[in-house]
Amino acid sequence: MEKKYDDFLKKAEDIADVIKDAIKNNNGQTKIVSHLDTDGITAAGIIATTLYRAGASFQVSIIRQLEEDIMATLSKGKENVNLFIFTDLGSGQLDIVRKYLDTKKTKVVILDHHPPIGAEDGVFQLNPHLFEINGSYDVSGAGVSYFVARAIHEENKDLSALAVVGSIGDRQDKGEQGSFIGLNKNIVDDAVNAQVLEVKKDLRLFGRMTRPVHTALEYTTDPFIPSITGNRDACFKLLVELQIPLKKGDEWRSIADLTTEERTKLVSALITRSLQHGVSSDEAQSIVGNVYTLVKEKEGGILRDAREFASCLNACGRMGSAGVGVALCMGDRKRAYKDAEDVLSKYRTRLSDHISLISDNIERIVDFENVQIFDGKRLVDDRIIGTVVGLARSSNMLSSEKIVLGIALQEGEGFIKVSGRSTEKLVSKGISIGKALSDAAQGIEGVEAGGHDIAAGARVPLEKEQEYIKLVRKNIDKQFAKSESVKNVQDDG
Ligand SMILES: [Mn+2]
Repeated sequence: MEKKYDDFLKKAEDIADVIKDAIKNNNGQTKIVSHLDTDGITAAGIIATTLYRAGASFQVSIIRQLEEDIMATLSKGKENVNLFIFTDLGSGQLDIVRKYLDTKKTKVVILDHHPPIGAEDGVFQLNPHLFEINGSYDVSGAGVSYFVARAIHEENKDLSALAVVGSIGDRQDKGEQGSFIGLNKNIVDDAVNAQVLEVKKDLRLFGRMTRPVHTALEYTTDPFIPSITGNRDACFKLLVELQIPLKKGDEWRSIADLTTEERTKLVSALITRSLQHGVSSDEAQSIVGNVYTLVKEKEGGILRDAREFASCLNACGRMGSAGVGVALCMGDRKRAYKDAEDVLSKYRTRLSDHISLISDNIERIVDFENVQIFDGKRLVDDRIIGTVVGLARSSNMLSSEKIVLGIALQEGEGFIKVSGRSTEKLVSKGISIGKALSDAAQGIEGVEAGGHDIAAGARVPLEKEQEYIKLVRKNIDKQFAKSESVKNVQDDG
């Protein structure tokens, strides 16, 4: 293993010791603070399970962003907390953390994969960026947390499956054919060895185990299948043409129910279709690739396929039921499981309502050269604006050649949420929506922004909206211009 990975794992052990000491001293509670998305919820679940197994008392808070007012609330009652563990966030907010917590009185651990900003004085931080390890593809917040959990006790190796779910939630399965690279690969190996995960090649369609084949086709956005994704009629038609029966008796068949022959027919039809629509052959082929099965989970259930598990947790977060998600990650398969099924069905209804909202309000889409903006204020909830614009793009309502920004009012008013979505293709050209949003935030007071190349978000005071968006557009235009000039140089060379 490369030296940078060894160094990273060594630091994971050091931090595990800090946590073990804090548990042993037993002079207070541990507070886990994590991010509201799938990766954050699994990270919290991994650390919570680890502490539970170690007999420690703890509390979990799941938050949208580590803003100053939230940090102020979290730090209330800190006298009774001897250890704070931040997962999947914190590295970008080191100054805020240190402002509210006295690291001489309370131990502070940060397990994150977002780029660190500020000094970490007194804070115990594990972050791939500090080891020149890529935080977008090599390891997720859940992965970072997993390595610490594993260093605390061997028994936690079974939590590797959750870390895989977290990484999928953050779209890190970007190696060849949906495989993982770097530290993520190490986690998958652990999970396979611990017999909690099975990896095989199959159709990478959404809802492989639980949805009727035609809905799986319709809902698959990664990879995007032109004329199929988001188009229910076309999905039916394709299956009829291929003579693949939709039902067995009264039951809809899922992808998992297809015979080998049916699968082969479907794969080649989908690849042909993509190629005809100008999709590159690599991308077209990516319809087949690694699928990850959590073998201990109920067959046909919502948690057996890692990608479905991930989207279930995502729904929990977006629907204000993060606690249900954490309980799922901690192994509750009774009440939390039932609650999660309810959350999922409500979430689907809500999304499809919102998608129709966009098509009913086309005038709210503003087009620029490299950016398309959907103004969803008082129309779309800020917690799902990113997903909604992402899906709207998959349904061809928004452009896939441009950066898409969705805007929503944030709860409590006074702020807007800006959600930026890019595409694989734009990222490969060197366009980073995360950078565009954070750079613009530097210039304007009261704006907080963060995220990745492919998806990112910002929280902006209402009165700064115009100024901020203008700056973001300028940044994106600059990035496009730069990528064009690089391309020209390469063409010339
Ligand atoms: Mn993350």
